[in-house]
Amino acid sequence: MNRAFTIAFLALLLAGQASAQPLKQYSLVSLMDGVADFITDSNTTITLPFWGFANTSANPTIVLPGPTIYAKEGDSIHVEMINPSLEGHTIHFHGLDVDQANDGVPHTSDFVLTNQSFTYRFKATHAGNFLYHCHVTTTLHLALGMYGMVIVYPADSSNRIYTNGPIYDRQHAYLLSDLDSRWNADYTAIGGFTSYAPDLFLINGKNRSMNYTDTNVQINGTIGEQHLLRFMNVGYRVNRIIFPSALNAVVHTSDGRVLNQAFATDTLIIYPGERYSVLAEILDETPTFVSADYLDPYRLQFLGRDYIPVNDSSFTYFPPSMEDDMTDTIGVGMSMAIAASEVRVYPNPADHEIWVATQGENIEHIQVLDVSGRIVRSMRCQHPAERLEVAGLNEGIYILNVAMESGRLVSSRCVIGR
Ligand SMILES: [Cu+2]
Repeated sequence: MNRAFTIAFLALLLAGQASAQPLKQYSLVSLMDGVADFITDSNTTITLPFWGFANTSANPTIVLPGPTIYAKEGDSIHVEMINPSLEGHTIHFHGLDVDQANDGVPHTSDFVLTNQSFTYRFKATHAGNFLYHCHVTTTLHLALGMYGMVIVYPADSSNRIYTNGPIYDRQHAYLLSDLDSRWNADYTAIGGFTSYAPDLFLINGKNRSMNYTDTNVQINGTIGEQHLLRFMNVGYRVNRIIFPSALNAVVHTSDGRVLNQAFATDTLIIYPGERYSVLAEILDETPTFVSADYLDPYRLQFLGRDYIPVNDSSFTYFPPSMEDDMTDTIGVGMSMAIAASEVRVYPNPADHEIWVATQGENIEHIQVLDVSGRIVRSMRCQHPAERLEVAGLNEGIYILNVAMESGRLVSSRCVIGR
């Protein structure tokens, strides 16, 4: 074989391989000089510095969140990270099956130091929702804005949540995060991570009216339309999503994997790092909204709320009522101290059964969720007091969501175990 022929033959072979295993290539720049506007509780605009990522270009523009990375199941993904900034950074791909060298955890997979670059290589093995973030002094670099989404579609490019899964008409991705304005204003002045007290609650890096007219955020559709809502929590607080009765919300995937059994719910609890795909069918075109709450991770105390408008292009922010503050957070042991006027849950701790009783109003629905937000018991009711069988559940802390006939939702915690 002559030399030219050998080279041509090898080139053909390589081309064949490339088409067999499609490659998605991205190039990101890590930067520490971002500036963005946010809306405060007093309804004024505040401009804050942030750190993050930009698409590589002659004049890279840092964005919050970082550019979304898209791929199809089976694709190889190469993400080059160029770091012209003053500190070392990495990219950790949260939920994706990467090997050690591409894991982006600095002490096990190395830093990308100033003026260096590195190309992360991995395969998208499952359709679903994933995250990426810098993993250097994570509580600082991530909190200041170094994160983004990875969305993997089925291999056949269909409008399905996953291969052979349910079909959607439209899709929306919601990256939920939180930000402590004092940290972003001056990161050199902050104390330890225990001082982190977020006061800005973000959807796709923005809050309140900055989002309400964004057609990527708004859910607009006609009766019967199926909207895929991808919820991802990259913040340090717990999210509680409350769906209006105009949407029939069914959860299909969790953390990039298909659930054994999809379930319908009006409330979804999302802990940091978790991602869910929810298929929401529009049942009613009357303007309404989805509530996105931000809760303290230790006591699930209510911290703040933002909204996703549903068929409402003129939606305006309104502050949550005291009621929203009060009905969610009941610590272990002091169980119904706050919500005692509404429902009682006893015994608590419980071992084989729990009773839920109101002061007379009929209960419509009770759900028991484990700490990861998964529904482990669900029952329809029609009395002011209902008994729930909990034998067989592992010992631990559970959240009870009690929907009243009036439509009000009351939540409580309950300990199962002796
Ligand atoms: Cu970093």
